[in-house]
Amino acid sequence: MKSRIANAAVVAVLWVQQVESHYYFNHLIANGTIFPNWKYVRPVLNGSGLPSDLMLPYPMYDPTSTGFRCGLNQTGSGAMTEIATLVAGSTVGFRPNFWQVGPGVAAWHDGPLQAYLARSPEQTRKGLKNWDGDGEYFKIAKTTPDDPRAWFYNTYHSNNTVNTWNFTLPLTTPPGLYLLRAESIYPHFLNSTQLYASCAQVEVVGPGGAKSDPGPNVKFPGAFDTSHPGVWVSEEVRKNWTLYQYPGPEVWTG
Ligand SMILES: [Cu+2]
Repeated sequence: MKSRIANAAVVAVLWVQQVESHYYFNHLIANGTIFPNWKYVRPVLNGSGLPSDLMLPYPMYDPTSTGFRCGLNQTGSGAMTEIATLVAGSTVGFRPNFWQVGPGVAAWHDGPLQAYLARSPEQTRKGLKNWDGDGEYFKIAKTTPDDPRAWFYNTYHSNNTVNTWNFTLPLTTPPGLYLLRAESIYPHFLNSTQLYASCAQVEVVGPGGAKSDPGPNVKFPGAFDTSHPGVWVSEEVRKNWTLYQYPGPEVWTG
């Protein structure tokens, strides 16, 4: 009986934290189709080494940590993860596990979302699955704030629910096998900025033919640290998000 009460208390605490915050991007989206959790995204593991949706997602705070590559407690490779075929030029995206649902909320924290591609050094399906993701990443998308006062100002002041994030996969992306990395930043003062990252395994098909090679390229970890003005942000920026400076390179559009 005693342990049952203790378990109930633990569940209550977990539930409260879940509602308050934190998430991972466990669903890949292609042309509006939301795929099952962890089908194409490298999963978060529980203590038994199995993918878990019940495990509490925790934020990261240090962009120089290895976890910032593909997520805290995520697998370092993708043996148990499938590879999605994505068409260059089409709309793709991510949906997080929900920490809030309903009108007037966004399913993730207020701040920028950015997407990166990293080409697998070994261009075979096995090579991608075995790869730890330590390579060259180029940025293909970033979100902008709705309003100087908040990134999701329009959502907060409407009956809209925002729970999917969509962006265009550049048409001339060189075909091949990649990690598609989702990044979410919840900018705050000093060491309270929350960071999230998840990686999907994808094969890009399309015409290729970009005028320039994808880039600039950066590494994760390594692309930036907490000294970047877009990680620990100033009060001035928090009052006017149009002044926000994005960490990482410029977006490569093909
Ligand atoms: Cu959070």
